[in-house]
Amino acid sequence: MSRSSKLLILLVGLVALRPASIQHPAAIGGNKPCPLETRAVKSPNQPQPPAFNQTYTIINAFDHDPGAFTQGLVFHDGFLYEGTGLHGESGLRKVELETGRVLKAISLPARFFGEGITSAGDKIVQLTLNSNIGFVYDERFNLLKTFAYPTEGWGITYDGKRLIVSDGTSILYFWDLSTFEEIGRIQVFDMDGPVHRLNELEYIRGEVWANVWPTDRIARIDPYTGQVKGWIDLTGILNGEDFHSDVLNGIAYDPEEDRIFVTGKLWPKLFEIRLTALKQ
Ligand SMILES: [Ca+2]
Repeated sequence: MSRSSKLLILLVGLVALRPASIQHPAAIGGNKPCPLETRAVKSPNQPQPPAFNQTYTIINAFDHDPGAFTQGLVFHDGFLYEGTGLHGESGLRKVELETGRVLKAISLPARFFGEGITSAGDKIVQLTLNSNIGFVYDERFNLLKTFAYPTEGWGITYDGKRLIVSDGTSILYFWDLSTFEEIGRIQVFDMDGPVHRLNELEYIRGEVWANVWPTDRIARIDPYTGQVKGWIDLTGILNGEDFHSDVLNGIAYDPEEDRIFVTGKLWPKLFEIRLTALKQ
């Protein structure tokens, strides 16, 4: 064999042994393509800049039904829409922001434990905890359809194109709005690694905000990478006076007036907040 033939064989062998193309480490969607992998990305294994920390100032405090086990919250066309949980007490309601008055409500059958809700165009989507069934309503709460999904259902929001869903893990799932099929996923992480128990979600100014159950903290997540860019600490916002209340669990955003609302399960109040830097 000539020297050039040996060289050719060696080159062919090296090409055959080359590693598979490197996949987006935060996109762990198996065979599912992540639609966001064209952007420069970071992964949990790379050095991360520290997330910034923020706290809050209360701009307004509104009444909130202390009997509402809030599982999903969204602001749409001037009104709050709220999904509630617990078996036999789950439902969907339209709420007047300024008074907390429930303007319209429907109940779910007792076998369903209601979870996150979001508005998407003129529709409202509601998840259930472990029934693997979601509901789609029009704005008058007429049930348009149901759909199936394979994971638990915790939080859901909408970025204008896709539904974004949490299931209590560190994964955010991207769903097609018309088919409810998964079209991508990312793992959420900060400097300490994956951030688990992502719960109620809201898409705000290009970020996904997520309550981390059962804490008073909200993660501000880059939806392209899964990286937590900042943490919001809402400790003490309910003033610790209502012993019947449960954890923080509700984020809504009014894009028209750039207002942020938060509440929690069985909280007597719903707050409009502004973020401020956390004093160290
Ligand atoms: Ca929300």
